[in-house]
Amino acid sequence: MIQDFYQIGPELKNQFSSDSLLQDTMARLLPPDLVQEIALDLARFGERAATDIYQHSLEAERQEPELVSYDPWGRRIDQIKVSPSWDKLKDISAEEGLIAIGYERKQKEFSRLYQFAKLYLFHSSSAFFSCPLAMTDGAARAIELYGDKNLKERAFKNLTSRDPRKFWTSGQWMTERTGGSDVSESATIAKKTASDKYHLFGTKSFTSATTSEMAMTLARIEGDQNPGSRGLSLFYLELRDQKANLQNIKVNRLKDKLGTRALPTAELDLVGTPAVLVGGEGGGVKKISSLFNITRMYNAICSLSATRRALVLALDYAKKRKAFSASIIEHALHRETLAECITEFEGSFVLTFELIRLLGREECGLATEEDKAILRLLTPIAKLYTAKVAVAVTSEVVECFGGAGYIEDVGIAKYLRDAQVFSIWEGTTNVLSLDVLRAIEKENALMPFMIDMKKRIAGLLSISELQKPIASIQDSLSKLEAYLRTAMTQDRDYTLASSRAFSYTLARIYTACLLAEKAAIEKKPRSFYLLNRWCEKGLFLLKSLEKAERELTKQFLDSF
Ligand code: UCC
Repeated sequence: MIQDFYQIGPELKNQFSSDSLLQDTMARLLPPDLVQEIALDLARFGERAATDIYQHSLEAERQEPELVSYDPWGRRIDQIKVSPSWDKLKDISAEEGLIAIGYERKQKEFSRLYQFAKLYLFHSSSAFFSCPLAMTDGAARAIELYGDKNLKERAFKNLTSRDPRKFWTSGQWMTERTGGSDVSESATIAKKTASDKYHLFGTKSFTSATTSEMAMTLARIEGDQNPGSRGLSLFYLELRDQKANLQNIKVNRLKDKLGTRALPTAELDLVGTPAVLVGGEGGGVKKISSLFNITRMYNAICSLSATRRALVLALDYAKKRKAFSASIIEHALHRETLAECITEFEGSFVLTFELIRLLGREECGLATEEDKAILRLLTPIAKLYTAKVAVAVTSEVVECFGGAGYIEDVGIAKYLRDAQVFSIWEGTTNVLSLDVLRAIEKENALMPFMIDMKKRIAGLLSISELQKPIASIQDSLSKLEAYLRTAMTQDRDYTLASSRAFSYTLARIYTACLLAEKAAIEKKPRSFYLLNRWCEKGLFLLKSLEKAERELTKQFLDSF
């Protein structure tokens, strides 16, 4: 009989109806009439994410993009061929309003929650079409804030269109050969012609979704004497002319990446590409941050989507797979492993949806100055935390499938390969940890953040089930305040070296406060359990990195 055994593979269900966390979150954060209004759409879309959209993503992954440099007669054409399914995913994105919902603002300050719920359903069935969407959304926001009438009439309308024939996606070209983190070294030059137009010259070494119609990029206006990133300006360009020929852009090659393989990522030369200056000269990094703060939020929501997809498959498998005389879900150690992953996932989920709630309020003019500061600080925190959770959980899930997880055609390994990008693009964990410091130092974001945490847990001690976790949160807050006092007496490197653990600590304590608040409202044993698990894993992760300690670290590295 044993020879006849074939394992049954995991199956996808309706991605909304089978997701009680998403349903509960919508019910918790949106008014009831609105929940009723959008629930049907989310359930319909959740079904598509498990059926036709999912099939398109598999097809797009089967037929990877290809660069055709020359036509049969030797003319340089630099065409990037993509699967018809990749194009179909673009049409679906327009029809489903995946960008439009956020800008039509029909649901007012709740529009972003609705839109991001759809993006969350979409990402794991999109072969990373979510990436061009992220940049499209970010570009729409940058144009909304800094664009002139022409850009608003042309680009913005196309980026936010629901009509597939009009819908545009956008690239975000920041990375040059000198690197993706320190953009101050950008060497692209913008030459101004007599008619006040610009032409760009330089090399952009990582341009994702290069099949997009437009891109936002940075360049130094010829003659600008401001050093580093202060001399960079923000530009808008359209990739192709009316005949669909690239406008003085040479595609050198497509990148051979570890994951995200359906997504065309190119290295290109700009050889006089016409471009429009956005928002005036200089301050390009500040202006483009309105774009990458949005893509960082996409990164968080897509990390969550990928984490959940991997976990659902692992749970499904654990119920079907038998080993040592029982389904593996019956084994206490396996249950413990999965529960740890789910705890990390659900905490990150609550953190990220709070971020999106704040974004919606800010864009509708309802955010207080304190809300804005918290939004600014939570953006890098949620991005860095969720990305690491996605990498850790997808790795664990590959292991949950044993040898099968390591085999490509089972379809699990790709989740790990794909997840690895979340902690790299849009700012690595360390770059984002430094951005947490930037938000605190430049936007005074820490004080409102601390006050907000205390407000959220105030009065919760009276609920008996919350006494232990609230005590743990209060203890961590006191340690955090002590750390901040010490940091003020230390040199700059003390703060810098601690910034990753500091960011993690903020993520863990803030999330604990959100989970406590949620548990107090829901009063469900499961919510108390989740909060306890989250707190027991530890909230305060900082250690002393005084000068002597850092000197030992240096010697340790030098002796390796
Ligand atoms: O492009 C890429 C691939 C695209 C793929 C998209 C995927 C989307 C995925 C979605 C899921 C599927 S990857 C390229 C990614 N590169 C980055 O994200 C850049 C990473 N590096 C940084 O973030 C650095 O920290 C820099 C570039 C921001 C450092 O620049 P500077 O100029 O050296 O830093 P400064 O001087 O501190 O900042 C300049 C100004 C300051 O404002 P002012 O001028 O008023 O003093 C800062 O406060 O910019 C402001 N600023 C910000 N403002 C800097 N960062 C921010 C921010 N995050 N928010 C608001």
